[in-house]
Amino acid sequence: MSFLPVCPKPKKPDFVLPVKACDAHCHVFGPAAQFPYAAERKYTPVDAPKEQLFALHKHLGFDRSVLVQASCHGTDNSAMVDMLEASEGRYRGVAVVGDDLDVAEIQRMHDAGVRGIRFNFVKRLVDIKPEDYYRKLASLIAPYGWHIIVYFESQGFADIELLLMQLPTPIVIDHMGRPDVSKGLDDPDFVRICEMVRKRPNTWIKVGCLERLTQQAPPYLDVIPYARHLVEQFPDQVLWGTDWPHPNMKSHMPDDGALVDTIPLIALTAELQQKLLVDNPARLYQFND
Ligand code: 0GY
Repeated sequence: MSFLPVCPKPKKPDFVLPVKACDAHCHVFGPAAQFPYAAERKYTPVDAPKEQLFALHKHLGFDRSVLVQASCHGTDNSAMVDMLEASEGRYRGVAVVGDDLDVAEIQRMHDAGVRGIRFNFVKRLVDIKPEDYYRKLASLIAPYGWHIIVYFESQGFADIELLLMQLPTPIVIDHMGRPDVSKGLDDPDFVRICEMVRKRPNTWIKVGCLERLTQQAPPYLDVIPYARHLVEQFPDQVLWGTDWPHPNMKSHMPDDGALVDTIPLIALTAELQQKLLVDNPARLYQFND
């Protein structure tokens, strides 16, 4: 499958990010010659190496970031860890691991800046494992204060809700739980996801990725109400990220500067923006300075 290239010259955002703002969801891909893609991958991305991502963050005004291991690199977290080590403590990582994970590997990744693992339940991206697989991994990482990112589509939420309720770690829901934005804020699947964020202790939700959920053109006015609703209902549990380099985007490739400009439409006050971009990620990802 061919990929759209990333936006070559993103605009300088009009919205000025607060000091220590964190891009809490993006990926580093390859370069393949140094960090080959996984044999079991479902897609092959265009290389998106660390130098390009560091330059983008500088241009946009992000001081901190969280690299989420994507499915195309499987359980080989080397490209992600390599970028963490080059970030001088400004970046954190979320790994994808197999059930052969051992204590030495957890400690090695922790020292590099990894603070969580990702469970991907999106069938077009990965082969889903039996529930015990996820429970075992959760109990392995729980003692380290790590969290678990869960990626699913809202229609599949009911199938994994009980598992998520029972995991012994903080959880972070990717991309607002991927609501179907044609259905409105009272769509039962979205309401059920919101209920879990409300009831389950230590549950967080990412409110970015409008470009992937929209059925419209920028600035994605059909998705803004979902993100704004979550920010207003759960101001201390929300996170925001670019999702650069936007793997599997087929409709269009967003301008990351324009994505940053959607933030004040989602978080309407300086106080909400500070929580979303600085205070919440500092707490979850353990940025100490
Ligand atoms: C994202 C979303 C996607 C890809 C992955 O792990 C991945 O490959 O998460 C997607 O295709 O929806 O977070 O970048």
